[in-house]
Amino acid sequence: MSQELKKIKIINGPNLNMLGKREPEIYGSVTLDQINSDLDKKAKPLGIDLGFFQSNHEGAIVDKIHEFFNENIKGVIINPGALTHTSVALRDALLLLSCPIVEIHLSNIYKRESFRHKSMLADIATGQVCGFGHYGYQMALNAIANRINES
Ligand code: CA2
Repeated sequence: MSQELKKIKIINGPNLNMLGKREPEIYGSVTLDQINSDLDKKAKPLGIDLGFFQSNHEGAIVDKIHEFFNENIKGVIINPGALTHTSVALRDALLLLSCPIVEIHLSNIYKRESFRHKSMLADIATGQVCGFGHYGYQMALNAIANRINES
């Protein structure tokens, strides 16, 4: 009997389309396309269907999350970029979802400037991964896959 693939969405916020192209000393030299393609390879054997979305616009990300509301989404992995520290709109949109949400950051936001220490999502996310560079996305995928299998 074939099992339905579980849908997980990967969202990246402002400026993360520039990964690997600028500031490699902070954010590494791997591009977002490479990160996404590595995730896709890992997801297939786990029975997971990944969807990818990146935008530099807060409203576009909120609209995308509203689309998830009508789909049978099993999990969301989100690096909100700088919106992490400012966006009540993003927080409210994610609160509409009932699936696990993993907040991920390439850098350790708690080792950086104090304005990055506050996350608008930390207390509504299932968990947070930060400081492990691009590998953090794989960690987040593992964590969410385990959570889905346990439920
Ligand atoms: O560490 C992370 O993943 C961040 O979410 C990255 C955001 C930053 O505002 C957060 O505090 C932490 C910034 C993303 C900027 O991405 C760039 C990538 C390459 C070159 C320049 C910026």
